[in-house]
Amino acid sequence: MTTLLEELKGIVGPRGWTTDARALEPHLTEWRGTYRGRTLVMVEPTCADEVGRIVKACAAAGAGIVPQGGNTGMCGGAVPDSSGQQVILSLGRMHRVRAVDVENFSMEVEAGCILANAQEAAKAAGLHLPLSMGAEGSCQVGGNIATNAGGINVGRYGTARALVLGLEVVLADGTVLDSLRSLRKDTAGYDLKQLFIGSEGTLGIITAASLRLYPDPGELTTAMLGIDSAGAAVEVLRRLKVALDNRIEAFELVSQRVFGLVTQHIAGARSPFEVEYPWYVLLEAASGGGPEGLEKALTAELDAGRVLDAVVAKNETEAAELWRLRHSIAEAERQDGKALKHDISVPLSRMQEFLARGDELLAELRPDARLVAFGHVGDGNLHYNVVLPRTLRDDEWAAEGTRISRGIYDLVDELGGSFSAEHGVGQAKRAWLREYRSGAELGLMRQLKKTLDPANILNPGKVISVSYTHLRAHETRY
Ligand code: FAD
Ligand code: 2HG
Ligand code: ZN
Repeated sequence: MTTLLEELKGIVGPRGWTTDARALEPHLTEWRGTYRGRTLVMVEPTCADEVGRIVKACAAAGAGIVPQGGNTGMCGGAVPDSSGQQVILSLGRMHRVRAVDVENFSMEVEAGCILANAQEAAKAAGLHLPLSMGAEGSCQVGGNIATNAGGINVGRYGTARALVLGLEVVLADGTVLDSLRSLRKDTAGYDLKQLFIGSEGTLGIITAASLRLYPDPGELTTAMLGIDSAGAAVEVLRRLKVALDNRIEAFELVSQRVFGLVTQHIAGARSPFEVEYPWYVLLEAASGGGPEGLEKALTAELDAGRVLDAVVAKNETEAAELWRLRHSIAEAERQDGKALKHDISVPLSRMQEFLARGDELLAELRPDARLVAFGHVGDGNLHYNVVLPRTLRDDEWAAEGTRISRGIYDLVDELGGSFSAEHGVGQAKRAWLREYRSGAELGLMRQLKKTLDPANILNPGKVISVSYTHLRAHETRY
């Protein structure tokens, strides 16, 4: 009888699989080193048909499949479990930009296309793919869609979901679902693609996408502001949006402590200011006729004392240097030590309250903890990370982490927010999903999972726990 391994090798051919320990190493560990697993084999198909055959073979053998894009995710979703029986399905060889439709403002790409390459292809056609984040040089469009990624331009263009016009997805029985339409209006039945966006590989494997593009925003002005409080940033954003007729492309908040981490750990990173400010905003505005609009609006904010200092980039090189400071935060934080990650969102109108009450809460829960707060304040999403003293043992760290996270998430919940704004749930936040989603929501999620993945082979153990009573004991993977 052919084993699963032999069958998979036959489907993808000699260049499409590996069991080599060295080649597998970067695929077995989450990039921060928090999660690590083992695998039977990593397969790298080249088309949806091969993905379908792989899924069929795994379904017949009862083997779990872990779809993997750039493995830049924050919640351990792309890493297999420790059984050594799960199959990693890497989308890396399905990386083509199939077409850019200039008249339709859309493009069709394969799931393994690196986000930066998709952006470049849109730009080369005179258009703009606005999804953008620090990991864009390695994350893939399929991974972005599977996590419903956010990034720096959400305030103006929405999350990955808002950019998806159509999808090609391989289902749990190996069927290739072709919903690759590129329409802005389509009310023919249920909008099936929405099920797979943000499902983190647990409902289907995305193999291609049709994406919404925008006109090139033209010249962008980048500025960094020194401000006194995060609350002031929310007010400045509100005023700039009005003054600039909503032409704010990005509005990122960074605390001095975070800035300090970047200048300490990232080679060549320097502050553009001579003095330190408690908080900074990095903003990008579409000029729409010239940079004067932004400069005038910033002068008004400086005069009113809401902005303490401002540096406007004079050219693209200076703008890139400012963005490098922002995009290096995750790496600087990793180098600094293990942080307790909180990727939260609250309605913008509650942001000031969250920050004020969050400070008080942290001082009460753990006065010796360090807050590493930054993020996409323009869309109500903060990375409210907490660094605990290095002296804690691992078990103490875990217990304290749970206690502090619960306090923060309770506050977020009270303010109508979410404990997972843009990174998803993966394996890191499954327990929190159970606590902060209602019984009705969880019930429907479980029903969907069972319907779309009746044998529990699609990224088992991620996002939501489902009991599969019909499976025999040795097949139950939760
Ligand atoms: P992976 O990490 O490989 O996978 C993520 C999840 O999606 C896993 O559950 C995996 O199984 C599933 N998956 C991957 N591909 C597919 C597919 N084709 N079909 C079905 N399921 C699939 N995230 C943000 O939202 N905003 C940010 O600003 C941001 N900044 C970041 C900055 C840095 C420096 C880093 C390292 C990460 C950042 N992230 C950010 C997190 C991460 O980049 C995103 O979550 C990204 O969307 C993940 O893409 P990926 O290709 O690396 O997916
Ligand atoms: C970012 O905005 C990413 O830089 C990473 O979403 C956030 O490291 C983090 O906590
Ligand atoms: Zn982020």
